[in-house]
Amino acid sequence: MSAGSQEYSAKNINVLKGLEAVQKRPAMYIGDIGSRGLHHLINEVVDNSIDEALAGYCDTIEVIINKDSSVTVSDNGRGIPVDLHPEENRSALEVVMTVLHAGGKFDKDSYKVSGGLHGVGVSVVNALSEWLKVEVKRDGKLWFMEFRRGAPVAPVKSISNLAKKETGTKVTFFPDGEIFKTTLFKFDTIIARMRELAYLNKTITIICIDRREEVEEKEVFHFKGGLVEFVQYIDAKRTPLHKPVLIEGEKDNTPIEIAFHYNDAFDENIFSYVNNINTHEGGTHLYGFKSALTRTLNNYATRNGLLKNTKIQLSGDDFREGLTCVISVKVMEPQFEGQTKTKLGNSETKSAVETLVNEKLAEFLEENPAVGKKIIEKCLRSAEARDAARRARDLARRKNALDSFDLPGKLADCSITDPEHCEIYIVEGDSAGGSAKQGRDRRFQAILPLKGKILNVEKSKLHKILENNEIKAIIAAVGTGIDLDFDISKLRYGKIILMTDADVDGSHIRTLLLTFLFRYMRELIKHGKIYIAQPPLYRIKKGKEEFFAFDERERDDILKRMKINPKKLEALNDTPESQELDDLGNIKGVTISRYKGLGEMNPEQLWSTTMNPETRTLLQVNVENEPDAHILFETLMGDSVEPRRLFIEKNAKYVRNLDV
Ligand code: 0RA
Repeated sequence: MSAGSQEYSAKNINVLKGLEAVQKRPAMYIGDIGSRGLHHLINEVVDNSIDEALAGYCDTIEVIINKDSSVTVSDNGRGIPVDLHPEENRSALEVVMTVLHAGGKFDKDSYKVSGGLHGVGVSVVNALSEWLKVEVKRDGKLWFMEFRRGAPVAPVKSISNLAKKETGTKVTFFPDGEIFKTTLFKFDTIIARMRELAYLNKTITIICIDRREEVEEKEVFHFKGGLVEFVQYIDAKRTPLHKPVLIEGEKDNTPIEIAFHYNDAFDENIFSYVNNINTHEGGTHLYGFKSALTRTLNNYATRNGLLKNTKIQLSGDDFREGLTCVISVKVMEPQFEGQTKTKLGNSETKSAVETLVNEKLAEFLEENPAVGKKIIEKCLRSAEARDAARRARDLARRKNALDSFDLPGKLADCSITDPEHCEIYIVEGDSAGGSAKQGRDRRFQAILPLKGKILNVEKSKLHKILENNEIKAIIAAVGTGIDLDFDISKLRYGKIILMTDADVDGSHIRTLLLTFLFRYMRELIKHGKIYIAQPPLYRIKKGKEEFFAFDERERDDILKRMKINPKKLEALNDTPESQELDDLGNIKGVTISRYKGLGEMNPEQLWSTTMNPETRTLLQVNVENEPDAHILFETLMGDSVEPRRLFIEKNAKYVRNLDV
């Protein structure tokens, strides 16, 4: 930093107190300091550009990962004002960048609804960046200002005149490596969010570019069909029964947009958003929609004599089987509740959504009787299937198979009963299950061995699923029940750990398990209860010393420490058997084994590498983007084989980065 800039930031000591609070407790402002929080920085800047767009001043946003791994977010909005702020005696730009929550203060009248879950403003991004540079095009000039860890390097200055009458804001930042655990941006994570934003805001074009590799990657998102296209994207792998129904309008100053269709599957997929944030836990907007859907469809069916031939009473759930729906509302002062603050609490929103849907859906059905008939027929089929499933479930209950008191015979339970301190390993195969049972700490670790592959739930109906022994064992052991009966308060373990072999079959079994959990016990994933065990792939033995490695790189690091050139072992990469390499002089006496499966490890090895909480690595499964996770499982477990094969191959190799 130059002398001049030090002088400049010295004057701003007071102001920077606010940013220091952010630097001291970053998680309070952005959720966490891992990958999720890191990507939140981008979202925070983009949210400001989205606000400009919603106010009607901007239609294009660009997000670039630069060669040096910094990120640039630019828009063609009005540009952050650069004129002197009357009370603060410095530029408005500087205030926006250094004062918490300052962004909105300049522009009270604008329709500002974005700015999210944390909604903390760009000053937080500034506080958490090693450096940040802003360029503003405004008043015929290009303005520039630079910051280091939140502190201004110099006042804003104009650096050139603009040839054209342009406006806009460009923010480039490099996250602070002393604050974040990782500063590696993932392009896939960025595109997933930008695609979602483009579907939710149909007037905006979002361009994403990754310049880190030799050949740049680029994605452009613009969907003039908005939510209608979103629903079609979500269900691209399914067969819809009709073109999506679009409900659009404003009630009580609440803009509401809903699109839905029914498909040939049986599950309900409603994705709800408030101010562009996915409300995972739902809330009042969702209640309003569900209640209006049930009521309007019921009225329509009754009035048109479509229920004459059935004795079954249609329930709300019957109207949501095979339903894929996106709900997006804009709420001026949203109240978020729930465990993860993603549940809308505003009661006025329920009636706004309910009234609009009642009105518009009834209108739609009158004008499109053919679609109306198809929907009601589908709901009737669902009701009949549900009736059959209910009977199957009752039968199963009577046989006690699903009763959580009747734990499966092959479950080796733990002795502690406080769920928070217990964990269960769901293990592939009886032999690995045997090792795990011997190796575990039986006080708090339970083992449930599974035989072979579990059923692919993506292709089966609920009553078939409930006939599957492996699935029944999982349901009974976990204790929460599934689907509509799910109750997290009955959870028997604080951690549910999937332990499968590190090969293609193991990946397949893990994917089948995750599919089941995502479809029928999704709350467990959302509450962070599901983990994936990381058994080692290699054992390296030298005399009495024993080392374990989770991948090739780690194995090579260990070999290098033994002064062995890993290059000489290249031939071994594809050789699964354990080998003594004594023909090459310098690696004599070292045995390297590649584990084919968990079953090859003895109980002590399994404990020390994979089960001991002090030494093991667990991957927590989380849903990065809910609609995309839905598509992923559909792709993986649906009818086409090729995408599944590709994913499993890729994932078998990169399982340490697993995010669904
Ligand atoms: C304060 C006031 C105005 C616009 C903005 C901030 C603004 C902030 C960001 C952040 C990224 N892009 C942005 N674009 C605009 C209103 C300015 C006016 O009234 O002209």
